[in-house]
Amino acid sequence: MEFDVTPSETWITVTQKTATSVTLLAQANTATTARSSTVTFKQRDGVATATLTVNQAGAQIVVTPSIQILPVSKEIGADAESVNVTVTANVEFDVIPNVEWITVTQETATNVTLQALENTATTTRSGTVTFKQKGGAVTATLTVNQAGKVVVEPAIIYVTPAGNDFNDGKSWNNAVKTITYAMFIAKAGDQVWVQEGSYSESFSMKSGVSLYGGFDRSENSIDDRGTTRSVIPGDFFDYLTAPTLIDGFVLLRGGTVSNNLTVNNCELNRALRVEAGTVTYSTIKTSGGSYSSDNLEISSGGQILNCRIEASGSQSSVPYPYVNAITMNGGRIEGCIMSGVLYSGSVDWGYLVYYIRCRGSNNYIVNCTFDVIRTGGFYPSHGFWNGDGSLTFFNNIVLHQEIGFSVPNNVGSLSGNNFTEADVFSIDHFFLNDDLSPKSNSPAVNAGNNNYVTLDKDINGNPRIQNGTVDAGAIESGY
Ligand SMILES: [Ca+2]
Repeated sequence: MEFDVTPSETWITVTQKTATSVTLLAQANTATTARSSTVTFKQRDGVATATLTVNQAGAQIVVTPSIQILPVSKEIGADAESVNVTVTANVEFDVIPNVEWITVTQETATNVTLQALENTATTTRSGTVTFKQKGGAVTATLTVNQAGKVVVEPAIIYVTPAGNDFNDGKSWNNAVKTITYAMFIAKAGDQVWVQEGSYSESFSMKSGVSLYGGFDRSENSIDDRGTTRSVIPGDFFDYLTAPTLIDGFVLLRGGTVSNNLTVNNCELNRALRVEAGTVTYSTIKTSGGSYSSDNLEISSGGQILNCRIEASGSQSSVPYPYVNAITMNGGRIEGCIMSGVLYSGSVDWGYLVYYIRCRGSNNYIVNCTFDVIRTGGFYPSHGFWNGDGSLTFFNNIVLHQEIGFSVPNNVGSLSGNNFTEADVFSIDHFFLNDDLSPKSNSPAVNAGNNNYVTLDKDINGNPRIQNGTVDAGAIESGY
């Protein structure tokens, strides 16, 4: 019988047909989805049928590997900075910086965060970060250009008694006249050099400025100065947000050494309050009167390090409860030679003269040599009173023939008087040289506890720990 061949879809056509053979042509499927067609073989003028089903696959999906990033280059400043990169990729990838100063801190399929460290050099630098296909060759590259540090050369501003505040202060011959004006024109990082002489002013320090005194104008550096210091009769004030220095002055009025201020290589007279600031390699001279004069006060983390402290207190004819040569309320005295005279007067109240009174906690006295003279008095003067405070007292020498410390010079009694930790070397002058350095046979030699030492140098500028163990007292021997 004869039959007709009828595809259901136009993409199949009949190209050849005989009584026993039919050839069909399926066109290429350009879509990515599969498709299906039926071809009906039907009896002409009859009802017999046969059906062929043709299922054709979809076109192959061809993926081109791709990694795209944004941004592709980044300019950053010298400070540490993070760089966020948006990634569009159809493959997995690795993130590979080619410099150590760039690290990957966060990574997802679509977002990468990089961290650049601070550039401490003055030159610019450049790094690349490669986003590389895992197991493939496709890459994208980010370039990071980082600026160098901008260096502002510190200026020196010169001050002489014969100067003029209309000058620019850039040389001795164009020096200004007052420290006050020098501080006004100085910026953080600058130095102010002050010639020997006296400056009748009170002034405020400026944050980040170093004030040096004692020049004779021949120096090329601050280390060329001799021992002469410039004299400031007035007060100094400091409300400082950056490390600031006063060096090479006699400060006749004293003042407050507060946060961020270091006073080095100075002579400090009259009342001095060391509050959060630091005094080093200086001489501190205070003397108490008959009344409640806390002449030297160290509090709030203030530190007096490697200094000579000549603190005296006297109670003469007027009865009054307290005379404290030194008051501590949360401070540290380390590496100092402590001298002075305690005079207890001639009335019963005299027993209330103290060399050091401690209040509060966190008081430390470490590696000091006490050479305090006690004299006069109906009752003896006293070394310490810490009945309302606590004191860590370690590696100290107390020269026992000259001071009648009310606390017996032994560990047990010290502990009983709120000494949180204590060790004391109560020794005779015989074991020390005239400069108070230990003799070779001194019990102070190599007898301290290194755990309490915070300084590299002793009061003479020598290594603080020699021969393995710190000596007791302010001066480290070579023994
Ligand atoms: Ca030693």
